[in-house]
Amino acid sequence: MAGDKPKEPKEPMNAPGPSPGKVRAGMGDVGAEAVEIYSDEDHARAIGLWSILTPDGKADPAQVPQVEPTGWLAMYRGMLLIRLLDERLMTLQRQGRVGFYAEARGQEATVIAPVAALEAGDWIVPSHREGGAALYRGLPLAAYVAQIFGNVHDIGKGRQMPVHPAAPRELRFLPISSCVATQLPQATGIAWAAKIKGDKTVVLAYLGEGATSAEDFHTGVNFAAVFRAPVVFVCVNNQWAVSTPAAAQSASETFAVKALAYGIPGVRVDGNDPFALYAATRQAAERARRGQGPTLIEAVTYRLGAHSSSDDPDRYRAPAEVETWAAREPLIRFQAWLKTAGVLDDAREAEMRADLSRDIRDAVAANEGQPPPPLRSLIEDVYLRPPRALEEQLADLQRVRAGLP
Ligand SMILES: Cc1ncc(C[n+]2csc(CCOP(=O)(O)OP(=O)(O)O)c2C)c(N)n1
Ligand SMILES: [Mg+2]
Repeated sequence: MAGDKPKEPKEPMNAPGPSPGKVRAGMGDVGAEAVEIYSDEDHARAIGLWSILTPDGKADPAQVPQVEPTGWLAMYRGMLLIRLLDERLMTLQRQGRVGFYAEARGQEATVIAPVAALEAGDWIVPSHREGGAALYRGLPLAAYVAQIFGNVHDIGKGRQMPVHPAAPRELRFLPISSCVATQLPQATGIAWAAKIKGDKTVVLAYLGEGATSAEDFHTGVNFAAVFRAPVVFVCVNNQWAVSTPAAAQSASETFAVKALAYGIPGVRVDGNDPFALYAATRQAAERARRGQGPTLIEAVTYRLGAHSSSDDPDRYRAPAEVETWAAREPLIRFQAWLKTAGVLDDAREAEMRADLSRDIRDAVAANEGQPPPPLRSLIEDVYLRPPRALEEQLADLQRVRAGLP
């Protein structure tokens, strides 16, 4: 993949597709002599690395997005909550109290900053590490933890593997699904429907860099591009797809550059920089809201933890690589800036940590040992009246559970 030379886009992504004067590839252009699909600037945006906040927490004030101090604090809190939850839940998994867990450690900025840049009515279509975005939107922590235990309080009725939360409909957060890339055509469908209805809704669709190799990536992005559906695709390039490194995932220069072939802007951003991510998402969302179609943002970050609690990354990657990226992680640099800017101090930070840790302890205590959802829920919510075969299978299961012959 391209080197990480910081390169800021020369101009915002405000062009409605390829610049005027360029010949667009397409049915009507077949046979055109000179086909220029994108400009050097478009290409530079897609292979550079846009960053505002340096790894040691410094930023040019002129480039910092205009956000109230309370907004920055809410974002920091959202990122810290993910970090503390991951630590606690991984411990519970190792203790055998939770069946499975998957961390977002090191990627917290990619989960929170794009969501913070949306309007409340915009949809979030997550990949599989963005549960923290639902919490940021207002999913109660107890509901999130109930899903991990798959107990009677789980909104999803224990139907999904742990860390695949759903949220109440009004939060506009699609339930997490593990099937790689399947969320992308769904995101495009939601956005296209909004466009047809004349809603000003934007859809934020997450994917991992590994998902760019799946058919649904092409289907979702191509359809959104052709129909100018209001989607912001955020490709979280955390360098690994289980044990497959990003360099073995694609022969493209970068993941963002793939956007240009679809005729949409691609922008490559430092994914551990909440400011650049916020600014890039905001620009892309505004563009989409103006009817100018989708954008593909590549957020360059690193999965500091294992793929999941079932994975041992020491078998396929060097500890030195992890250490290099740990020094660039998003929480330390954001915290450094917040303290220099006078938005946060040591006492407030300690209080925030203590509050969040207590909330996590309470949420676990309220959910551990709770009964599973009723057996009957196995056959509910699909048919108005479950067919007789399902009723019979349920009755069999109930007999077995009761130890009856
Ligand atoms: C269609 C499909 N194929 C394979 C898997 C197994 N699987 C789960 S996550 C994953 C890797 C995804 O990598 P990436 O898209 O980079 O996301 P990351 O895990 O790094 O967040 C794979 C292969 C799956 N869940 N679905
Ligand atoms: Mg990945």
